[in-house]
Amino acid sequence: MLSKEIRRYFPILNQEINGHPLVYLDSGATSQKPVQVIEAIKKYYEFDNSNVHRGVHTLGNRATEGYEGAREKVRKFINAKSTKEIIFTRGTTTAINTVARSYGLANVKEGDEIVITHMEHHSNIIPWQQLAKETGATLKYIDLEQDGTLSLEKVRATITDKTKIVSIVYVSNVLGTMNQIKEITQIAHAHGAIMVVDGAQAAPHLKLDVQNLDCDFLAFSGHKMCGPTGIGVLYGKQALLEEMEPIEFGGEMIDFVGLYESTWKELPWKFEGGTPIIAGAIGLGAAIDFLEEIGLEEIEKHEHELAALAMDKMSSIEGLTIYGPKDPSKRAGIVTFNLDDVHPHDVATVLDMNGIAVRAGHHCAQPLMKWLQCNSTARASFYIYNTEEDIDQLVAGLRTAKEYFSDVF
Ligand code: 7TS
Repeated sequence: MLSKEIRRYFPILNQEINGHPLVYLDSGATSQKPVQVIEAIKKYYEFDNSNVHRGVHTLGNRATEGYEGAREKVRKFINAKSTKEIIFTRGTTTAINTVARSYGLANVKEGDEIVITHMEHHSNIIPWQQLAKETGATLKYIDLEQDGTLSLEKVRATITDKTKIVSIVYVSNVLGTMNQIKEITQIAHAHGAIMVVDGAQAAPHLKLDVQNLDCDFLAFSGHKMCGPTGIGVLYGKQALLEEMEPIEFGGEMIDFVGLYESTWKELPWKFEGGTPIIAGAIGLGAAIDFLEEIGLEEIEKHEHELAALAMDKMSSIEGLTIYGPKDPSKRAGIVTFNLDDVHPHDVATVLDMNGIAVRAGHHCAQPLMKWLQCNSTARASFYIYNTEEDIDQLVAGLRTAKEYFSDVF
């Protein structure tokens, strides 16, 4: 299995938690970082640290090369046409907000529609709620199927000629559902709407190709794909980005500054006001090198295998409900569940006592919790370093939790 060779690059995994070897099943929240990424950031600060785009001196040139080199790596990673289409942001949240504040405020007006789904992360709900409130547009939700998937019929029934923006998650952080982004993009375009993709849970796990998807914007975060926190990406089609106004103004993003008027730099820098996230971008570049060396197809296959195995083994536990598609080929390596009436925080606490890290709560998806008719769930999310043994540990931990609470109640 892929993970056996890979684990040695992740020093953090080599420790005990509460007397048990760490089993890290919370990569959906943030992934662990391989030594290659840690070393790239360390090397930058030890040898190359300087500000970018100012450079006459050598360190400044090295920092600029590192930062702009990372942009080219991102471009290639998602198959964008040009580095002008790659904007570094703080993460997915900032990237989606940039689209809502810049494209949205300029192009959406009263009576227009913005279409999202019930399976969105708060970061892909609230920017659109705010935009709808400010413009008088209507926010519409595409209903989910019983198994937590989206049907193209319902997508077609919801998007109309009034729709200006469709914004949908590629892979749900709760259900693990993988959505048919290419088909949904075609439907959006047929009605003259733009397509925004929340790729936070997709970029770490599957091969992205923005030209093939034909989406207009794609947002993702470095920290879920072996990179550091504080760096993310907004991809946008060049023609759209050219028309859009920056949302942050100040240093770095300007061309000429007068007393009362200023002009902006060309793409992508007009959207990167202030000293950029240099070490973060370099770390993300190293993460991309690392993932590409393994191969995104391999990674996706590994996660499907783990998800299938986990669902199979977990379903042998009586009283355990798994949410989302039953068919493992329709989901990424995310398994969200509840155990009888035990509160998910209690389940997660017992698992932690056994060295197993899972997330419990609403997973920043309160509307989806409402749709699932529960307040919260527990979630195991897998990545390249997880093994079959990790799943066995999880299942054993869940049995312990079940016994523990059946004694208590
Ligand atoms: N969209 C999705 C689908 C996500 O899973 C997340 C983070 C975000 C957006 C926001 O990303 P950020 O990097 O800007 O914070 N999801 C999770 C999670 O599932 N548990 O913790 C964070």
